[in-house]
Amino acid sequence: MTQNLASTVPSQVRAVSGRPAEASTRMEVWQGLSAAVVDAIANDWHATDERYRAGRMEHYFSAEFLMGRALLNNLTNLGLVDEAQKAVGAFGHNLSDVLEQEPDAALGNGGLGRLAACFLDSCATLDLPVNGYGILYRYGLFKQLFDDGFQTEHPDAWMEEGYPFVIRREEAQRIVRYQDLTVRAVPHDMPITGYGTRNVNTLRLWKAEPMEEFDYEAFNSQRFTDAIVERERTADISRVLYPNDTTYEGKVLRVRQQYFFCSASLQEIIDTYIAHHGEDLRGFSTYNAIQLNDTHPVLAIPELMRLLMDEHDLGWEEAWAEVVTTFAYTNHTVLAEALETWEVSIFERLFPRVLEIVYEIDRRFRQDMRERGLDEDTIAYMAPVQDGVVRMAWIACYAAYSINGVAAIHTEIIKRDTLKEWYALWPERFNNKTNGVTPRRWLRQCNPRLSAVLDDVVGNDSWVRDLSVLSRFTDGVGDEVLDRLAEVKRANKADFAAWVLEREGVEIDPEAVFDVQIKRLHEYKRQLLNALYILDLYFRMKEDPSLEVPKRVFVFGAKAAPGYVRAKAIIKLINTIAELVNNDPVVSRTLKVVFIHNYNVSPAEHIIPAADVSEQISMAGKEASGTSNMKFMMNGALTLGTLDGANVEILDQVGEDNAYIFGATEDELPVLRETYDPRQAYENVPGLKRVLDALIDGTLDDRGTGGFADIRRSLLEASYESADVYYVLGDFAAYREAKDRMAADYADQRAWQRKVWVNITGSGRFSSDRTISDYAHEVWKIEPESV
Ligand code: GLS
Repeated sequence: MTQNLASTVPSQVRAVSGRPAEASTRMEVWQGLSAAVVDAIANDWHATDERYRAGRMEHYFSAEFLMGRALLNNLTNLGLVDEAQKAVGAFGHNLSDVLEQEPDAALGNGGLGRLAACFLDSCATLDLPVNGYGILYRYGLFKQLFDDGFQTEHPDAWMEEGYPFVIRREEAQRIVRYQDLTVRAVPHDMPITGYGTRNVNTLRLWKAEPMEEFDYEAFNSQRFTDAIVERERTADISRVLYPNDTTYEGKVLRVRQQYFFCSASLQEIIDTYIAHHGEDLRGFSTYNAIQLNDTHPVLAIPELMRLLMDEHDLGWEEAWAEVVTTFAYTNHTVLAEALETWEVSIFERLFPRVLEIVYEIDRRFRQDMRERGLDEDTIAYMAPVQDGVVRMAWIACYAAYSINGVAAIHTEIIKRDTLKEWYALWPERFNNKTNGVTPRRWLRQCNPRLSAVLDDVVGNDSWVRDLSVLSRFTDGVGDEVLDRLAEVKRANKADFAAWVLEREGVEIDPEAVFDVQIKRLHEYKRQLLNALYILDLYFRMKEDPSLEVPKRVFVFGAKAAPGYVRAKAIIKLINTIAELVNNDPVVSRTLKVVFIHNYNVSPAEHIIPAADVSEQISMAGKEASGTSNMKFMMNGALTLGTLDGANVEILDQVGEDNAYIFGATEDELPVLRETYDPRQAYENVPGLKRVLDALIDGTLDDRGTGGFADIRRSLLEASYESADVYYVLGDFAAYREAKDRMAADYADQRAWQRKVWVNITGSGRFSSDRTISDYAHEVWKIEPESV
């Protein structure tokens, strides 16, 4: 990189604002600095793209990429943070204030979308020829506000003021045809920089645009609404990200979206193939692998069949031979609702030809299975189409050469339960790829203080590209390192306290234990268990004012799907408990509860470095992996968790003295369930009766919505659905014991910091670099290509 930000930034800022840099707003400075960064990487970006396209590539198809902010991440990767600070300082601006101008690109719901973003970072850092493909949603995940403690949802127009990290590629547009609509898919590319490399990878996001801007004739004849109908129908396709995580609605539009980005991406990949290797597409999978991030992009399977057969003259067998060597499928959840199925009628309406291909896949599948001697019931269960619905997960399992889960326990569960029929047929397709997170964003960038300690201990910054080097330093560090860890955490907590005061208006004491649960609101994740604990602790303190309780701050961050009524009631409950606790003149000296509104990537970057305790308390068997558990570990928070998802592997790394594990295990639960009676827990487990009664006796006010009574019924009444499906009351006593013990242990700071150190240095396995090199070697069969 020969450019110097000191010279490029002022001119870029002037070009954006049309006035001297000194007179420009912070937002304009953000725009100008970002443009200067794009300018700095442009040549390398182009060179990387050319290099990758000539060889074998992996294409990561995902409906979600939760990118968060880009500027600081790019500056960090490029080693330009200090230079940027000086460049904007020269005309009177402060870099951190400038960085705060950037909106979050919240093009994802939660872990699944953020995982895709971490993967892109690792691919670039490892020089791997991988591009991401998705949708340029105009509105990201909704903006969450609280109104009297109730969640309200608001549009998140993240690009409206301009966004220099997205480059429109007009010339590379493709046409996507539905039976009732034809649209242009215009690619918008985001550069993905890596750490310590010149390679710049690409995330390509497609935007739907009308074939014609508006119907000129209709406009002329003054039928103004008619003139824009088509435009709006088209815009709908890339208008919003579906705010549901693991359950779905808005079906036709959703299917339209999925087809849209799959078709456009495949057309491009085929064109690139032809440009380099000629018209004969029988070598397609020699040069291309496609990872399907969950079932959302599974339509790519029949669509690739269609393109190869109808537009490139392959026969069925030839096309199928390419398809089954191209696609790999990742399953991200065992919740049954998430195995997407679509009514045949939707396909009929949108793309009859694709439906025809799906039926042919179904016919051949059934024939294949009969020849293998499967019984008719099993065939009906596994068939791609049955009872008028298309089953996306089954199509994926049939066509993909690799099927993976996202943590060891999750992969075992899909082999044993969720996908067991497929495992019986093709065990060799199944493999585990435990998730990971990028240490660039989630350590180097969000926790500069801890990074400085690591640089000193290691002697250089090699850990940023190879986090596993830290494990060499687990033993043998002296007390001065542990003291520095304590200082770093205290400083991070003080920063966080100031941020919370400004953002949420709640005062918290950095000396307290910061106990954090941040993730989507879902019953299986059991935010309710945490809330009931806090309420119980409050009652214990009221009952016995002499009770010795360590100072605690309980932090929550969570969005609920707008239609998920009970999840929204749980948010209201936590906010109501916060009010009760924070306004109690005595208890609030010891306890505080903070619900961070509009939890997102950027808030996470403030929260995680300040956390002492990482709440990972899903009912065992339900959280496929979790990824915040890994981010917390890297930043020196100790896990309070069940043996679920990647918690199991965190425990393997650190040992049971360095984590707080509690609760029923996945293999115990079926047996426990047989005799489980939540009523009995309510009567007998200390504290439970009091907290559950507080939901209905007027202690906590849900403003007449009935939400709290519904929560209570969901836990207690066997006739009311089935009671306590997520075993909240069953695990309460164990949770209370572990959490009390953990808070008490915090007092011995030397012992605590020792555990923290074991966690930080043991986190190497949870770098997404490790995950990605496993995918690259074992699934994608690609090699690094450095520019
Ligand atoms: C999820 C799982 O719920 C998480 O446990 C997992 O960490 C994540 C990434 O693999 O995928 N599945 C899902 O539908 N949303 C998720 O966050």
